[in-house]
Amino acid sequence: MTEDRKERQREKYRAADPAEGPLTTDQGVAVDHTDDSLTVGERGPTLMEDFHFREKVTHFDHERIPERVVHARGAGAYGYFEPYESCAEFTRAAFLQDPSVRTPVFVRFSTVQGPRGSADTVRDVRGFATKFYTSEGNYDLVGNNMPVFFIQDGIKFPDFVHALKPEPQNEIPTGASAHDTLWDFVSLQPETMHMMMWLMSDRAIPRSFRMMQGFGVHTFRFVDAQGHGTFVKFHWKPKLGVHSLVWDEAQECAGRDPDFNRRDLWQAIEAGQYPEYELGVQLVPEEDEFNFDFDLLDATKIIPEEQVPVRPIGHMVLDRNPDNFFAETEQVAFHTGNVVPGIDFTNDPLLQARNFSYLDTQLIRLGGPNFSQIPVNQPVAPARTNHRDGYHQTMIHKGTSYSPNSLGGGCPALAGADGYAFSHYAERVEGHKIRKRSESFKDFYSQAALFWNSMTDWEQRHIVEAFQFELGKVDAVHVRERTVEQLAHVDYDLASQVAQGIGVAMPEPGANNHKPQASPALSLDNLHGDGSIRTRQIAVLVTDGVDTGQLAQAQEALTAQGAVVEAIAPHDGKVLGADGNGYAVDRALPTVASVLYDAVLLPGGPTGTPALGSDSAAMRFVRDAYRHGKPIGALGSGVGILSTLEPEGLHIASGHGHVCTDRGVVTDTTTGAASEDFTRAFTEAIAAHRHWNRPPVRC
Ligand code: HDD
Repeated sequence: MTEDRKERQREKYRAADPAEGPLTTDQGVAVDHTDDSLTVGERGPTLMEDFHFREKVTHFDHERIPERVVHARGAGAYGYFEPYESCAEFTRAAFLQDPSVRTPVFVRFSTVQGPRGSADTVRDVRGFATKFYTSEGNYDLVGNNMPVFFIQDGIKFPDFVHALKPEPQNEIPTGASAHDTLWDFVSLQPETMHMMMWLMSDRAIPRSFRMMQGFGVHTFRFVDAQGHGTFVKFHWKPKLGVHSLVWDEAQECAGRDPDFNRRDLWQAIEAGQYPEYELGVQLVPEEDEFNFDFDLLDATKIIPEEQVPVRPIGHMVLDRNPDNFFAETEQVAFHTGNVVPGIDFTNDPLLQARNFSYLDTQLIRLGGPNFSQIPVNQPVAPARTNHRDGYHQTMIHKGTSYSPNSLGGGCPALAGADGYAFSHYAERVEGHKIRKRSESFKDFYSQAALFWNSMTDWEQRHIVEAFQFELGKVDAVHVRERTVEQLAHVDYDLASQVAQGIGVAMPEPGANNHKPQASPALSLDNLHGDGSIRTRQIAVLVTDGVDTGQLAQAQEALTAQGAVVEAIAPHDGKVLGADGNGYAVDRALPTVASVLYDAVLLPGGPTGTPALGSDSAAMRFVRDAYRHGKPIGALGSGVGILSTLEPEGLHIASGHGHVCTDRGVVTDTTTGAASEDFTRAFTEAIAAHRHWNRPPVRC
């Protein structure tokens, strides 16, 4: 079935076409004047009877709703999900049975700490929430781009969020975790250590929502048609690979383009470059529940992929932008409690708390109990309830609203035993009512160490620098010290490097009994996806005198591989090519920066292009790209421009008349058309995303 039932449903809710009639009031009365209030004479007071004025201003006054208490800033898209094959072996969920059935989805990506208007590229967790509009009702997989969480029990969520959010006295900092209260909490709450390792890694500054993983985090439960359960962890893997920004670049992006990730998602979908993710599952038979050296119910732990492989079960494509941000992306209401037959909960205390919190939060945020009638939230499966009335009731229900009834013919009837209804997994539980964390949750450091051991040198370097940055912003020295003590339990070398950077003494080496294990699946170096350069943004720096033939040919070769190429010149309009023809410029240098691109190309030209070498903005562009490890290509006289940065430390492999590559810098001094060898080498450099082992440049 390929018809998109959600799309058909949305169609019914689209507002009247403004092109088909005049401006009206909310009551449909035509309006012929909306610029002046109704007054007594030209200079007199406004009249109460000006219903158009009152309605217009009143509606405006009420336009805002409370933003989400966390994950306030986000961007969303519609799409579809298709399973690869039937998953009947372990779940009866209808949307996971038939590869020919497409289930519509809406996905919202988000940051956590900052308000609605904060920047995209801050160091933070990213939300990755998916609403599947299945034939059996809505299923929400409300995950993050990191597979673990800060705390183990949801009763601590308000404490954690109060510590993470801006400080209460001055509401500083916005969209950042580098402040005293967060680290105070972290240093006193060692269960956060594993997640803090992820947060200090480059996973916290994704290049794109299209290039990050998603995780359901908790251990959930699949239930098959016979009622048999299997533990399951969900993974989204982006087809484009997992790629991140560099911290310095992320900070500059926050100023240059605070909408960097949101714009990237929007533009890719508009350009038909649809983001795609594979859904994978780690399955654990119930009888293996206690075969791990951690507790499956503890959301601060992963199941290493080397221990339980991720099995791909389907893919998701995001192919439509919303029509209206507020109506759809802002009003979408996710809830971990939205499950369908075949998917159930476990006793993970974090998940149990979430199952309360999400419904509760929508009541205040969306103003009443009828938010599931908002188009983006409506299931495509028909909803027949006995719920009535309440704010913003938009349905006209007929008949009785209680059960059992005879006056309404007994309708709606209860679902029969045909297997369609949700029936809770009949897990046997017994015990005393207690407030006590399970002993099996109390190893806080082994997996933090596993993460650290799994990182490459450059990833470890970035983690150390992130800790130094964050703790360097903490005023309370005892909080810095206590955090270093915590880090010493993870890895002594990590702790010493951080201590040295933030000027605190190292604690005595403590007993550290972690097995020296690593999980290669955790390193970004092993997550390059399909290795293509699709959708990478490549800046080609040009000026008058450029070899337009060479430029057009390089542009064509890169575009053919799905890259997005933009010609950037000191001014907008056109540059005059060496052949006397004009070449259209996409952006003027003053409006862009290297941080907004993935790679830079400097084409050559017999006369004018070297003029770029004396353009400080152009040279800053190239220098920044180099500093941030980005691929740089240069052809003909473009190589000469690059070489002006050699005294600052930029490295170019020497060689004339052939292609040379040095840590992502690809050069060819040959004039004329770019060779296939050049295109291949430059493409490989772009596919590798970043080149970390460059020496620092002096600037
Ligand atoms: Fe949460 C929003 C993800 C723990 C309470 N959470 C929210 C969103 C995501 C997550 C992606 C944004 C959804 C959207 O785009 O609208 N949250 C997580 C993950 C968690 C987690 C992966 C741990 C595994 N959350 C968590 C706990 C609680 C909450 C423990 C409370 C006890 N989360 C909320 C909330 C939010 C929310 C207050 C704010 C807005 C909303 O729900 O709709 O209820």
